[in-house]
Amino acid sequence: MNSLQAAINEFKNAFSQALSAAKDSSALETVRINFLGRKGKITELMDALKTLSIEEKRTFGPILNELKQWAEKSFSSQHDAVTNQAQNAELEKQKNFDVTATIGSSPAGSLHPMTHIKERVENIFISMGYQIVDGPEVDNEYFNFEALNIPENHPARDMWDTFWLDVPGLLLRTHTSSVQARALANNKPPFAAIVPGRTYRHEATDATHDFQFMQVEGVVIDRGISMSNLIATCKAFLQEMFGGKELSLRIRPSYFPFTEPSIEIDISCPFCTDGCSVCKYSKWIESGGAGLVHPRVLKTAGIDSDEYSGFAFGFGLTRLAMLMYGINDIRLLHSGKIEFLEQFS
Ligand code: FA5
Repeated sequence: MNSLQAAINEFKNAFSQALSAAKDSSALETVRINFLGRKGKITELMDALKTLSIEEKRTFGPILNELKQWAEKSFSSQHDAVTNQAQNAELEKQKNFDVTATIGSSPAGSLHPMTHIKERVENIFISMGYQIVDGPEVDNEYFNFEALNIPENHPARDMWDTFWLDVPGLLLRTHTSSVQARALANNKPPFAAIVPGRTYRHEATDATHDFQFMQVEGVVIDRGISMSNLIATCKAFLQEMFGGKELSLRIRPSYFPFTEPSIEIDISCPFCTDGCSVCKYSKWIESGGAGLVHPRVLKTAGIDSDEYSGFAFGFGLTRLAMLMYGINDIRLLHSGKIEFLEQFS
């Protein structure tokens, strides 16, 4: 009997100490399990009651019931106190929370201006029924020159300053016409294709010349293709590039070994009527070369030049991008300067 009384006293002390030390919900839960849980200390005391005589049960029954009620009440008030404290701390934190504060925007990437231009060109030609063709930037002498009627030692090779690779016969393509030659060899007429892509020239650079730039090649092969088809197509393309503006074309005779006749196409300056710095006060802007595909080029590709004819053109896309965006130095386009590229986001 005395030992049960001692156990009750010990429970009171231990429980009070553990409860006042419990300052958060997880510590409180540990106290609840240890003292008030199904396998806790209070259950042990209740079980001890069963071993007592009836007389003793009469004495200790109410004492233990009271003890249990006291413990549960104390636990509940400590639980309320701890919960309130946590809520107050949270409210205190939120007092300083500024709902009007804004987060500085994180820098977002954007497409390169040449990617914008390339997509625009592709969309225009897709709407005209052309297929988009790709080809290797490291190409061989055959497709870059020979298949285009420029045999070895022909002086016309000097028109394109070439980056030759250490591997004999391999080079960085000097124009997208190398892919025109591939398209001619790989397609059965009639067909219409464009090749937007990078080209390379072993040239000194200045504000309008780079050693690497983009061109778009176009080639159409069918029966009865003439210069008027070529000129109408180029006019439709260039006008669409400059936002549907009515432009005039100026055709100048030229020379390319793979076209006959060959022409250079100038467009009336889309930015002025009387001359400006963009057109260097000439009112005309050079856009690219073109012509009817030379019968020898068709024959080399296995196309019957008596039955089929075709036109081809090659525009300097990087130069067109400079005009459209008002870029005054071509070298900025692959400078990787963030402040330059940010303008195009
Ligand atoms: C050619 O490359 C021919 N392959 C074009 C062609 C295709 C003619 C099909 C006939 C039929 P050219 O070397 O002129 O031609 O270059 C075409 C355009 O590329 C030029 O008008 C110019 O806009 C651009 N270009 C040439 N060299 C450079 C350079 N170093 N930097 C930037 N753009 C250039």
